[in-house]
Amino acid sequence: MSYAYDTNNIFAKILRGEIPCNKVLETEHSLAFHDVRPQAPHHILVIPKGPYVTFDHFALEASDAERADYVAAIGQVCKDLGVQPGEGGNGYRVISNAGNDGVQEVPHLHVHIMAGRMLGRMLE
Ligand code: DGP
Repeated sequence: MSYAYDTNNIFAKILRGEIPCNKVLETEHSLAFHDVRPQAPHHILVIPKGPYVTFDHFALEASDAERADYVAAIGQVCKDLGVQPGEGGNGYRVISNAGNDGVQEVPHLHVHIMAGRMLGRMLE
């Protein structure tokens, strides 16, 4: 299986500095910024800097250093938001949409971190 990465996607343009973003964290291999259409009081997108389309693409083909950096960046954003439930925060949701059925709009891996309101039950 090969993954076709579209270098013209909007997050690639953000990474190249061609369009702006409201950055909250940057690490060696990852970037986090505010979603332009927030669905919650806190709505942050975290992306790897490498050309990965989906979570599975990243999980299977990224280097150990990229994977470690990305997971740590997601955790750091949650910590910076103060939403960790074990640390006095009220919790959060992390989701990643992939492909047609996942209704993925931007074909560069991103996780959404949403917090700051009751997000509701997704699975019954
Ligand atoms: P999805 O691919 O369906 O998981 O969602 C993509 C998200 O990206 C959506 O919540 C809106 C956000 N988004 C789209 N274009 C931009 C942009 O140019 N800048 C920022 N910060 N977010 C964007």
